[in-house]
Amino acid sequence: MTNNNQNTLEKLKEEARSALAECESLASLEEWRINYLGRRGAISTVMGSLGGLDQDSRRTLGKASNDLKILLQDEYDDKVQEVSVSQNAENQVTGIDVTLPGRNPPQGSFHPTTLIVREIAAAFAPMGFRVVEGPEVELDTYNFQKLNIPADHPARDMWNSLWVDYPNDPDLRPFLLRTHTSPMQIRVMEQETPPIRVIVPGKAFRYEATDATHEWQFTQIEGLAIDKGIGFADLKGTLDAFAKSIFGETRKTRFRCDFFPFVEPGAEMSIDCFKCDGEGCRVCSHTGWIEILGAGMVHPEVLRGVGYDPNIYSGFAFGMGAERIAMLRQGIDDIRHFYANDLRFLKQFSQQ
Ligand code: FA5
Repeated sequence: MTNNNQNTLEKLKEEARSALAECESLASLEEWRINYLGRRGAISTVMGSLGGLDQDSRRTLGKASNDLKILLQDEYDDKVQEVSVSQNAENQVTGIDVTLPGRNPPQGSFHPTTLIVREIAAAFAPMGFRVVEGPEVELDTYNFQKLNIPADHPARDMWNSLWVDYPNDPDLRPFLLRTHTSPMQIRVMEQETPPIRVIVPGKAFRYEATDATHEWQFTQIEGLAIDKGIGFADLKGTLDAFAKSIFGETRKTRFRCDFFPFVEPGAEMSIDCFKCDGEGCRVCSHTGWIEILGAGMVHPEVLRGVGYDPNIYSGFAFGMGAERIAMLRQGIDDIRHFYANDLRFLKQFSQQ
């Protein structure tokens, strides 16, 4: 073996080892392997050049090249092991386990109130009712006065109000969080001319203690139909069709007198209990009937107030609590679940 050849191998060994020391990732190690140990790498090149040497030199240099290849292969294997271990440790610190299957990003779904509001709106749509929305902060005029509930009228006691206060002027208190969606009856009639058929879903607010069936913020769905020649039979037919669509084709409805200052006559509608078919059970408090909504023929005073002639136009209005309908439909026993932000509850109704 010539000195020259020996020097070449020594240089190659040094160069390969210092390059290996600099490798810090599996990718750079693979690159190193190709450069030095690969089929066209540096060691193979030296071995390929042995052909021109005499037999002795060929044998000596061949053995030296082979020894170097084995040495570098060993050092390479050790380094791969070392880099893998440190990369795994790094991944564990950052919480990444590349062997686990990917996690699905959490997907939102509709709130049970949204679902029931959509379902109710869809039940009225084939009867020509479109959806409109209105302000949640309302004027006293719309929430009460134009609905035939003047200031100091005892009927105001039916709706415990949350007033928006003006600390600098305690007399100026025209705003409140609307106690029902009925003010939208007035706003729609003021803006439109009959025929009118609207559904108004939205939030309502009442200053009252919460319990299993009462929230201080809940959702109402108002309905209003105004035209020439609308009578109580239209009210009954429309609401009966709605009840059958939401609670089942075999449902019976019952109308009984009720008082709301903005309708005359006024009524409450009940359905026969879908749980016991009217036999009497816990759901219907053993009466066989479940009260669903308040309704009535729009009061002539209210029609006059918005400039409609009650001798020409008539109509009906109704209002229901969306959460209470959802509770009946889904067997939910406490309205407070709706807004407690508990995903265990909300996920039960998820529907994309
Ligand atoms: C009204 O609010 C009338 N505006 C309904 C109406 C409209 C009558 C048009 C006639 C014509 P009432 O206060 O009964 O009525 O409320 C209607 C529905 O809202 C109730 O049947 C109930 O389902 C729901 N509701 C009332 N208060 C609460 C509450 N605190 N928490 C949850 N739901 C409630």
